Amino acid sequence: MDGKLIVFEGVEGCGKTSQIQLCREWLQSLGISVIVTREPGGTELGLHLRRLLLEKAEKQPIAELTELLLYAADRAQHVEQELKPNLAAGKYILCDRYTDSTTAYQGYGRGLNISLINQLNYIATSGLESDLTIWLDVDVEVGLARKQGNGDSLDRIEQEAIAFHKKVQQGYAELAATHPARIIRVDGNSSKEAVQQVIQKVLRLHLQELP
Ligand code: Z5A
Repeated sequence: MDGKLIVFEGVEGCGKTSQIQLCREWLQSLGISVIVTREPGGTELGLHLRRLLLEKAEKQPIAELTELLLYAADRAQHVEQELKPNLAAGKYILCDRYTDSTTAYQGYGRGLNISLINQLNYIATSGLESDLTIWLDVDVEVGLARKQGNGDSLDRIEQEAIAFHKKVQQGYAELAATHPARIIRVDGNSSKEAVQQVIQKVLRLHLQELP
């Protein structure tokens, strides 16, 4: 069986981590070899970059272009070190965020130039696209409330104004409309179990070699 890159995307608290864990268990129960990874922070170098990107910088905020380049650097390392070798070994990779996060957050959220972001995404991935991207669509307020209800402190990006997160959400909607074969919208507002059932149906439909 060929390796597959399956990416999970969405706004804060949309349920990516929960759904990835459930998917991992399901795919393993089918006898499939699964790797779970994430961006930023899917490599040792990436863990350092993740800390720099998400820590609250009180005195010297990260410039927007610097932020964009750090996400690209994290991705370049991740693609070379984790994604390509595991795909070549026939693994199913469940990846928490990938190129669409940069378009949604740095492009739509921050307002950086989308064609520059497309070029950087291409350079960082050498053109490696996901086989399928699941966009977990939840209302911004629902996602943020889930995270706050969790008792977790909000990181640098989560603390952005609601308006920022709404622009990110709009970015995902436009990306899904532009790439309907690659990005599948799944309503993430229902229970974890109900969302997982829909994801399994989507994966069966789009990855037809699943046993
Ligand atoms: N970022 C960027 O700007 N540009 C880029 O290129 C990339 C990333 C790659 C780190 O992402 C940040 O980096 C992110 C975007 C930016 N912004 N921030 N912050 P992250 O993925 O590591 O962090 P996150 O987006 O905040 O995700 P998260 O905290 O891991 O949340 P999640 O994975 O979507 O959800 P969860 O952990 O599965 O669930 C959150 C809570 O909701 C938890 O208590 C669950 O039990 C609960 N939950 C989950 N599903 C449900 C349902 N269905 N019902 C009720 N409750 C639920």
